[in-house]
Amino acid sequence: MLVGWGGNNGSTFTAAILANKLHLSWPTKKGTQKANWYGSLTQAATVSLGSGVYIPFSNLLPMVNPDDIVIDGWDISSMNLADAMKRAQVLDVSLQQQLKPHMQNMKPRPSIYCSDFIAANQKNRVDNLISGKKQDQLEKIKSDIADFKKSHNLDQVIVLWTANTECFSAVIEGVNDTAENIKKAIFANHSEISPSSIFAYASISMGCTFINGSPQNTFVPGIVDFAEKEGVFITGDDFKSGQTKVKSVLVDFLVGAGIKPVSIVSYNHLGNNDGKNLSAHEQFRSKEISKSNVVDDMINSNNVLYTPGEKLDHVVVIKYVPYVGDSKRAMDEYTSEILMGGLNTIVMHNMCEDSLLATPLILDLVLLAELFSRVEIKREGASDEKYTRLHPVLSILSYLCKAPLVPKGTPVINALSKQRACIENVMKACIGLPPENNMTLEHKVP
Ligand code: NAI
Ligand code: DG6
Repeated sequence: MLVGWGGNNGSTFTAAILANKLHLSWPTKKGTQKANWYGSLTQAATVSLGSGVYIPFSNLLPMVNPDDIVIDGWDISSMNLADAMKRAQVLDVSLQQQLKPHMQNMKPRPSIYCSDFIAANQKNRVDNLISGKKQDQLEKIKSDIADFKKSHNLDQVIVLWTANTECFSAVIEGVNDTAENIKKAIFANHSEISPSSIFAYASISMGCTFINGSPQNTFVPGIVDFAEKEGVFITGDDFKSGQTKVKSVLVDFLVGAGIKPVSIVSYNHLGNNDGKNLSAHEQFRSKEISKSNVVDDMINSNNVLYTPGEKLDHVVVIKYVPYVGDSKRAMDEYTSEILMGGLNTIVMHNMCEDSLLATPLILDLVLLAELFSRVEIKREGASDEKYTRLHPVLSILSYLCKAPLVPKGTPVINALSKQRACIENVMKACIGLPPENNMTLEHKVP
């Protein structure tokens, strides 16, 4: 179930699921294009089994087939999914025409709107709301989940926030700091409880994994406490789709090569509704925080280049340019110190549809969250009864998130290759395969 179903990501994800399931193809200027899952780790990447043998990621362990996913969701805009896909201006028109009959009867369920949390410029979308106080809204979301699960006879429901970026909630002692207090605060209709935290609370109450694809602090301490107490999985924050993904590769490479990045300037402009919402200061601030903290672990890993606590100049700029729509332009400048006081400046320009990068990540988050909810681990030597599920804060999905949420007191890993190796190696361990060590000693002896 997607929160923000009628947005660019929500409508593009729905279209991609259907287009792949129906094996659609459509004419383009360059010839016939077939539906695919490019950009998805689970559907379009492979895993090495050694000796030059590679298999699709999805074949490593039994995983849900994307064709079996049923989608529902909520939006503060009542627009049906076919019109929402048109509004998004992401997919080719001839694909939209084929999908229209399949999507025009899909209508988002009414949602929770609170003008304090998203930009004022979103107001003209709002026509599909749950009435009442926060407690009533919570109960309605819970009954929506139960209704969806029952009406489709589903094994499991996963709730994913891909609605507008909210501003951060203040974390207040006695309000949202513990599971008990946040429950009381919802019942007291407290103004600091955000719509996304209400969705997370509802989802956890129903035993459903909750994924946060946006940067705000939905997972205030009270929500994390609640998830831990209930043993329900939560993961986030903020899809790591483009500019930040490259950053978590490039800085890892530079620092790993003994080169010292000293300044990173990341500029981007886009013209979709996400860009419009982010043009407001408070919502931009949530995104700025999420995009800025992604190099810390790499800097901290090298005490030859950096003194403890040393920071580099890191600036993030986002501008709203309506004409470019979903086609985001990202420009990055990385300046690094090299041998004998020399400077190395790398400049990058990237252009692509933002939602076409985010959609495969949504799929991977859902499929891998479901997979890892079935994985149990025991310590070496422990008795067979000692198998335990993974920690409710599912940090194993950090690869897909800009600002990974991790269990308290555990390290945050941002470097992309380490994050990918973590997923791959845990999956391999489930079938008794060792992690890949890349020594290939068999090729290095006569
Ligand atoms: P969008 O603005 O097209 O879609 C958001 C949808 O959420 C809209 O339809 C809006 O009406 C709805 N909405 C707002 N508040 C709601 C609420 N309380 N309940 C239900 N629906 C609500 O934005 P887009 O491009 O789909 O992005 C969605 C989110 O994903 C944004 O927060 C964005 O920052 C985040 N994101 C997007 C990435 C990308 O590459 N596209 C990458 C990383 C994060
Ligand atoms: C502009 O920064 C809009 C944002 O929503 C980003 O496009 C999105 O968070 C993706 O960011 P990145 O850094 O992973 O490309």
